[in-house]
Amino acid sequence: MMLSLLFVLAACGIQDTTEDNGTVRFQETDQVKIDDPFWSPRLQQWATVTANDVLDKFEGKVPGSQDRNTFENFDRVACGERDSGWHAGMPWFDGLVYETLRGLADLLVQYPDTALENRLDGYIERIAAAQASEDSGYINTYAQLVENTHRWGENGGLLRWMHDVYNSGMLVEAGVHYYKATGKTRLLEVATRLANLMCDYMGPEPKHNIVPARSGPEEALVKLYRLYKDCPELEDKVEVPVDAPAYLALAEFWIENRGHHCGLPLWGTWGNEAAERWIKENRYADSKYGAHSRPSFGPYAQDSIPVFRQQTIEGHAVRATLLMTGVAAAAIENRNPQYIAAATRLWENMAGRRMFVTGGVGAVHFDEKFGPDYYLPADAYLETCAAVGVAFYSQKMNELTGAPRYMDELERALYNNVLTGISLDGTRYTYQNPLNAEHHARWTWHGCPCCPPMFLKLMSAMPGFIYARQADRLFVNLFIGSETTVSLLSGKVHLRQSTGYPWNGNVSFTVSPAADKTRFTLSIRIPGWARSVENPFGLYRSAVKEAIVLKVNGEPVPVNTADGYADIFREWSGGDKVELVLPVQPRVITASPAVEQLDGQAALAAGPLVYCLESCDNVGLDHARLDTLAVPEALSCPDLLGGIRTIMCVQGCDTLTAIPYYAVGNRDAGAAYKVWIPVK
Ligand code: FUB
Ligand code: ZN
Repeated sequence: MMLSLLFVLAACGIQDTTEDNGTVRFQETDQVKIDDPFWSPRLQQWATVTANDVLDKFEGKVPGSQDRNTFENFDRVACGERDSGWHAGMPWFDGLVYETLRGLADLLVQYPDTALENRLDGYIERIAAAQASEDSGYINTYAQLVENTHRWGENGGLLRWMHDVYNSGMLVEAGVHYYKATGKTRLLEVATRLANLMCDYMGPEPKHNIVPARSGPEEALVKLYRLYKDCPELEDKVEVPVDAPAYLALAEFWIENRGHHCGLPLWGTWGNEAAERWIKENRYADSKYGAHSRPSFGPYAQDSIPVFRQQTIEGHAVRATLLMTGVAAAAIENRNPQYIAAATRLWENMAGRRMFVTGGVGAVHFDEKFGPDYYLPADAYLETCAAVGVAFYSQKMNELTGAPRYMDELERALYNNVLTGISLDGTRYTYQNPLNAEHHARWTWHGCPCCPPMFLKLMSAMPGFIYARQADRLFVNLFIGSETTVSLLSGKVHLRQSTGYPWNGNVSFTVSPAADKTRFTLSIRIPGWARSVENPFGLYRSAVKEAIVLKVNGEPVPVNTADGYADIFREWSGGDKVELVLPVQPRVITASPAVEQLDGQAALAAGPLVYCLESCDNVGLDHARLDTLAVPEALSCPDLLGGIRTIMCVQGCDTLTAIPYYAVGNRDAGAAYKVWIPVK
């Protein structure tokens, strides 16, 4: 049976109040109930159709997905099989399974489903059985079945390939989320046992110098720390020792030891093959490199220089954004100025010089990596997982600093590069998301199906990103119909939000404090695009003519958006109404002149949605030109692509029809499309 998180929190004694240190605290996913015309049908579809689709495909049940059942990996390990050479999928498939469990756990919070929960419990038993086959608690099915002597990438193992630490981190994260969603400790116990093993084994001398080659575990260990810190009684409910400070310390070790290695191998100059051979031959273990050395994973895995010295966000875009999510998450706990400076600096580099208008990152196909500053070609790579990383990183930066610009960019990634990652029927996915392409490559499954789990993780976490609190300030970050009860210093406040966003800009709130005449500030994010600040660093530009309207109980209030939040400080009474109108009329976006590839091109957008021209609607797309002086008009099309608003640009006898970028590739798989359109 599903337990509500409030029950879980109450049972373990967490005080659901704002902390005294002024930290921004987001509502937990189960403290927010979504009821929204745009998001509810989607979330419901993902919680049912997509959830089972992804699990079925990992099991290889769907023709054309996989030949082998991923879960058999756990069964074989449970039976004691080692080094047989049989393994289903890539070395990181354990991690993908755990990420899926995490995402589906969070969806269960919104949409309880006994059948799905039973299905997940069944997998958890198989994972627990695999772990029980070893006293140490070690579990990494690829290593155990294929490279058993190379655990953690040691003894000639290649951690960049093996993903042991990534897999383990994702198990930790899944354990935390599954406990929070269901109140069940089975997976948390497995996760804690594995975290204990890593804490005992990895760290400063005399422990082993092992850091994740694929980020994600950093934030996971912070989450585990936070859970046990918030809920110390939980220690008695799991049958393993708990050492919460050690989990944070391990995350910090991983972050601070990145970029500290024996200086070799030089991936860039030697090439992968030579570099891998050097590691496999165990050359880094030579005593001349000291007793606590390790090979470098290279700039690909953010491991050429230490994190605190990094000036720009580099390397594999998923790894980079998730590493920085972990740095920001750790900074929320340790308030270390070096962590805060690095997280801020790299986010600013990303958002100001390396982010695409859809919120995507990772311009370069080779190594799936960030390109140089202002290198933003329309045919760029842009993995779905990387945009998920942008969203997680941005949310953590808002939690760290309280600044709304981070939520602006989270929203951009959420509605565009991430949402396009799934088909309208919920069973086809994308990996690459270029802005202009000859056809949209949606697939039913992939040899590296990392994006569906990451998609599920973000979308299922999204209810928890809408509202936050800080002392007597209640933040509204996203415009999604929902209700929640927030605990401010001055007392509890119930807030109900209704909206037709993103199709229209009308948002209304009913504010009901537990006690009449409660004084607090309601801080509503006014998106950058609504203030003609398309990008906080001028990377993209647009102008909105219509005004933002804000009223309290029918009386207009000035919209002071100095920091991007409209603050309404007053004495609130039950049933007070706030109405906001955001200018979602279509607008034209251009890029900074520093972006050479986008010279002479423009994009269309309305509200948070970036649009594109698809060849099914635009004959002669190759020759389409946008007249930026023509006024683009929105047209409601309830029967098109699940119900959308198109943007029509009537330009003399020539009309362009644009659809939201997220909906591209749902009609004709061969259709070409363009976000960036040459201007007349
Ligand atoms: O590292 C494992 C997966 O391979 C990542 O999640 C993807 O981005 C791909 O690089
Ligand atoms: Zn991916």
